Amino acid sequence: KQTYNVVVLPGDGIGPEVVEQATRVLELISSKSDTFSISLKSYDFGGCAIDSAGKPLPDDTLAACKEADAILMGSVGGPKWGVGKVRPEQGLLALRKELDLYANIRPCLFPSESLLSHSPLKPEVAKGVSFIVVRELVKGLYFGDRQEANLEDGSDGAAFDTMVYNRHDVERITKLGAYLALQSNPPAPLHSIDKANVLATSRLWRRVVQDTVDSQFASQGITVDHQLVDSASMVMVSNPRKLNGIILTENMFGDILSDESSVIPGALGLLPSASLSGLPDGKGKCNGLYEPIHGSAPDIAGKGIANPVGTILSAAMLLRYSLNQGELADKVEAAVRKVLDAKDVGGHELRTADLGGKHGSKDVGDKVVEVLESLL
Ligand code: NAD
Ligand code: IPM
Ligand code: K
Ligand code: MN
Repeated sequence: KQTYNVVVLPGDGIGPEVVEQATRVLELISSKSDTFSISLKSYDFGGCAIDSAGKPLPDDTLAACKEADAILMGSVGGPKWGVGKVRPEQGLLALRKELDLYANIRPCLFPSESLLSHSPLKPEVAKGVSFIVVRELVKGLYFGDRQEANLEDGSDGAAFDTMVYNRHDVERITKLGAYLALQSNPPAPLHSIDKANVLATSRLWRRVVQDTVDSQFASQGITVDHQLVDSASMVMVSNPRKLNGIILTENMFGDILSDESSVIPGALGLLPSASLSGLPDGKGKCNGLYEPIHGSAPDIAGKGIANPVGTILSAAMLLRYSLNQGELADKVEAAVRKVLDAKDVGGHELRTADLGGKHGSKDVGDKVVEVLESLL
């Protein structure tokens, strides 16, 4: 029987609360499988690692992540660690860089049609939205040369961040986007989003995306259009179906657009992500880190009311992309959909407060586990 080693990084704030519900799902799958088992081991990461080890990404955590078959993460950061010199978020950026997790996949689709009435968008606007944000994750403004301002020495306090992309960076993320586009039949369209009317990096981005599609994917029926990020962000909430398919974009734009996309299904806590170091085609080693797109939510941490769905759906992505268990991933997603549609004995929806429900993280986790068990 094969054993998959999954490193678990609960992190800070609501991180541990949502991760606990997702690990229950993986434990159930492990206990029911005849062919493999999943071994889960937790490590300190983020603010809690600053407290215990003095740095957000301790050496043993990094070593375990490098060895692992996959990583399941919650979220890092919080007011306790502020924006000082050593910050939890630096650990996350370092981990992404160390493992070269260049492709951040953030699907935005309705996990359940019953959520339509909860979306702040009109149902006829939100209905049928289905796109995947593919965000470049190890370059751009996050990783270029930077200078902090010195506001104490009487100078003008200049600060800068720099955005650098090269051909290779854009080519590999385009290939990954095309790989995902080819998972549907006919292939999903690519929408490349940039700011080519201002930025040199965006003009490079636009050319390399187009060249890569023309030379390697047009013959397989893949099309690409190019949009400016300001107007695309408006389209995302006014006519989001226009973006159905694969949204290909650089690091910072992808960060912002993916949080914006959570408005469509109606809650940030619903959306999962995968960060990969290569194509998840089962050929060759591909590192994968799976986490909900949201942060540590300090405003609700410790109350047991965080929505665990984004993290449970991240565990489904882990099964699909790192453990090559697509059918089990489908079952987890089906279980989540059923739970979002379900009502409790009193006739209330079985949802957390962000979706207008009265239930806690554990109630939702309990129900997902129960429904999944019946599907296995
Ligand atoms: P956030 O995503 O933590 O929270 C934004 C809002 O969404 C809050 O009102 C929060 O209560 C709500 N929310 C988020 N997840 C939820 C869930 N699962 N259930 C219910 N409500 C949920 O963003 P923020 O407040 O801007 O950031 C807080 C901290 O998290 C910061 O330190 C930030 O750097 C960090 N952060 C970490 C990650 C990550 O670990 N990948 C991602 C984003 C933010
Ligand atoms: C995310 C977060 C991170 C990012 C922060 C915490 C560094 O917002 O995962 O979306 O900007 O990538
Ligand atoms: K997260
Ligand atoms: Mn973000």
